[in-house]
Amino acid sequence: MVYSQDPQNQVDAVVLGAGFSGLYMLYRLREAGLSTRVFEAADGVGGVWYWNRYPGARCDSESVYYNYTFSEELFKEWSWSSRYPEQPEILRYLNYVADKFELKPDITFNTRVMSAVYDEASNRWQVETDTGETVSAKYFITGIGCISSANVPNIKGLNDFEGQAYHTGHWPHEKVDFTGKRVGVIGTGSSGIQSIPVIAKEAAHLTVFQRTPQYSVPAQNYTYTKEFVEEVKDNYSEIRRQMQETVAGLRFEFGEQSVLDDSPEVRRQKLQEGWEKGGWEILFTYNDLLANEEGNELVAAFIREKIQEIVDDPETANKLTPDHFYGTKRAIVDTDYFETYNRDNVRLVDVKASPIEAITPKGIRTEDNEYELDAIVFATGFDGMTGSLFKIDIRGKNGVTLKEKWENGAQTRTYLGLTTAGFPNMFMLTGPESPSVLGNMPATIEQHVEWVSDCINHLRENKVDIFEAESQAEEEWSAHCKELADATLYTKTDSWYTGANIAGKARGFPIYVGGYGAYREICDDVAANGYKGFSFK
Ligand code: NA7
Repeated sequence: MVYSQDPQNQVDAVVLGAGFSGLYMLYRLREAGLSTRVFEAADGVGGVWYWNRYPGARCDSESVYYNYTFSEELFKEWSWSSRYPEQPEILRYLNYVADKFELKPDITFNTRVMSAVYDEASNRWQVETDTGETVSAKYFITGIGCISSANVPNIKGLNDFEGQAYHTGHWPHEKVDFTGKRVGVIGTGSSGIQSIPVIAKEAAHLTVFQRTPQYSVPAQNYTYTKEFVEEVKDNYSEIRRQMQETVAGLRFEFGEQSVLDDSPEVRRQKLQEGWEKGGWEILFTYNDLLANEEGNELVAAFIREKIQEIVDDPETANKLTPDHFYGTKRAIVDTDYFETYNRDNVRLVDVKASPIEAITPKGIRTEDNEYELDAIVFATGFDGMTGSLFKIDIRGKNGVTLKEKWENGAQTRTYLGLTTAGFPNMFMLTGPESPSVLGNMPATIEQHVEWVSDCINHLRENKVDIFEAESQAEEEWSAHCKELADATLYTKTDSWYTGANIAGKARGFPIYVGGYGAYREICDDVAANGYKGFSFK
């Protein structure tokens, strides 16, 4: 490799991604006086909110918490329209933030970073892009999201289809018109469940190809009143505090009781209230839902009953009824999902019973049938947690790649989910083994960005050149994460959390399940104790 000698291409920090993480990271680094380049593959800011433009795309954290809180002024300037706004509004918010803080000039759009190589002799990261640019940086920071590497399953005949094919995570910018069309949706995760009701209203006919049925609870979305929005703004300090301290970076904690503590009548009443409030209320009603098999089954049975009540056709209702532990696949909130199967133009195909054999020029062929389609929507998710990191050739000391070190995901090893030994001066925002997707992302992102920028300030003040996680600290952290996860029901279910959605991917659970508030305290404690577990040179 020819290292960059061009002073313009010598910066203090390179940041990957211009979503929630990258934007705030840039803001903080600039405030601290570091020269920073941000690279973004898209032609605009937004990250997942730039790419996921499929019909019905919404956040599933309530909007007044689904935003930055670092700037009181920003928090008070922006008003959300509803509890769960649609993607265009969230993207508008992120553009507003980028414009308000004049971040865009430091972002290089339409540019994908292909490799980042640590050079021991110079103690710098050499970052190469797909446009042929090489930039040298002291700090290398990834803000590439946990679920941004789209998974298109390798189905026979994928390129033979004569109609239109879309992936929810790479949706076109212009409106896709399904009017009069026969549409097939493969996948019933959050993206499928959000888009299916909207597509069904427009298309002539919709066929849903479902591999695993899902629990989903009504979002019970509503438009915010002006009074509510004002009240939220008046409570800025309290909301920021709550978001920093709670288990998921939202306003609520888990309930104080075990599922088993309540009588059947009281439990039913609480779950019914949760159902009516919508969103994640049910998930947070008890303190052991995700660890207690018997308790989980009681809650799961309540939701199964609801599915049976809502869906008119008993055979379809049975196919839609899940049997895994509730909440161990990402808990989904929907608008009219199960109701959609009562429409005359919607049918459900169980592809576990009759697997997809091939995509044909005319549609989809399963083991026992062929379905003619004009359009196919792949709502087939992402190679989560490690997928986006492994797409980049990231090499640390001795030329070892991140993929090699983590044994292609079989042995993810990090310290705090922020750093990994052998990769000095590199930070991963919402990296594997941090709370990330189990928390409210903007909150988990703010915490990481603030920790990283404080750390970099500390290194600069103390004239530290090389900052690296110690192997011992890393081993202990990874073992701790695994131990916590193994004590829950999460690891007993196939999901994108465990990597089971990707054929051939090593199974693990690279997420810290000890709670976001507790995690923040651990990170703060590490910093307050002279960044214990890190080596300095
Ligand atoms: P998810 O939640 O990973 O859902 C993907 C869906 O696609 C899920 O139902 C999968 O079934 C299904 N799938 C994946 N591959 C196939 C194949 N080969 N054949 C049939 N069906 C398949 O992704 P989403 O985009 O919906 O949501 C991701 C996250 O974004 C979400 O959790 C929120 O955090 C936001 P499976 O369950 O694996 O059997």
